[in-house]
Amino acid sequence: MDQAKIEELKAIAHRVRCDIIWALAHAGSGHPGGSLSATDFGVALYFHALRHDPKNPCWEGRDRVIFSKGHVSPLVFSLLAESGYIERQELKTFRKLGSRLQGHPNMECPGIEVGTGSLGQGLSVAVGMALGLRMNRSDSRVYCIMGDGENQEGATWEAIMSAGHYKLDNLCVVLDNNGLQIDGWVEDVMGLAPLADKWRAFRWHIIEIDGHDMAQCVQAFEDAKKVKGQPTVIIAKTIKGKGVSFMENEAEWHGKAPKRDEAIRALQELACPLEYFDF
Ligand SMILES: Cc1ncc(C[n+]2csc(CCOP(=O)(O)OP(=O)(O)O)c2C)c(N)n1
Repeated sequence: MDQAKIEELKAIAHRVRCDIIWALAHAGSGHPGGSLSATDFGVALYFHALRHDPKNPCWEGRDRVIFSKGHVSPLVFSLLAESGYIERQELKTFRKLGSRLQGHPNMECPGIEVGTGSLGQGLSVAVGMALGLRMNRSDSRVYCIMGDGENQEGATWEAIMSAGHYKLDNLCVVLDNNGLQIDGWVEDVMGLAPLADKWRAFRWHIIEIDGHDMAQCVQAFEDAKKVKGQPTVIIAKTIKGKGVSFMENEAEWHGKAPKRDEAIRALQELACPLEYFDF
């Protein structure tokens, strides 16, 4: 892929990070840490890999995306706004009473395939969708975005096992390997190492990348499309809170919105345009 396209994707990721902080500042609650860690590969997915039509969200030939880590709705809605599913101004209604943009994604919002938020369930739904699409001889793909903490859920491993068994090569998981969960390091709470070996043992194709390197993110999606007879997991090494210095690698920023002065600091650090400071 040419460098100009990579630079364009990086610029989109920058806008999406600004939108995440902006939406959180208006809402006064929400999850910044895991939204910012998943931003770069999220942008590579929506603006390079994904086959979709934001003006026709239910187009039958679309690829499906399931954010199993549904708490990162600030990222999901920012991606949907940047793609054109919803108006960007609607992000100001995030988590407000009556808004389509709730703390976890729900199907009232165009572009959301399934409501998520209860961790460890998204992959089971993704496996069912991938099986169904294959039975219908569709060439659509299913993408499932998971947090590494979700690998501590038993149902996740049943889904991993069945996807390997059924050779679902139309299924691609992106694992946001930021190493942190709600109250500390994943390795301290319930260790997962060796993570790649575990997925490999369940018959998955493994791709390991730096999840903040846009060229690697794009290439990983391209490589995953070529894999035959196996599902693919892209293990993306990331930093929770990436882009905002005081949020990076801090578990306390998992599910806490910045106060007004903190939001201003974050937006300044991100060099967001002045229009973002209207809260
Ligand atoms: C079944 C279930 N248990 C607990 C929670 C509360 N919860 C929300 S996010 C989170 C931690 C998730 O960690 P991880 O999957 O690593 O997400 P990330 O760090 O990428 O945001 C927890 C425990 C939940 N949403 N669902």
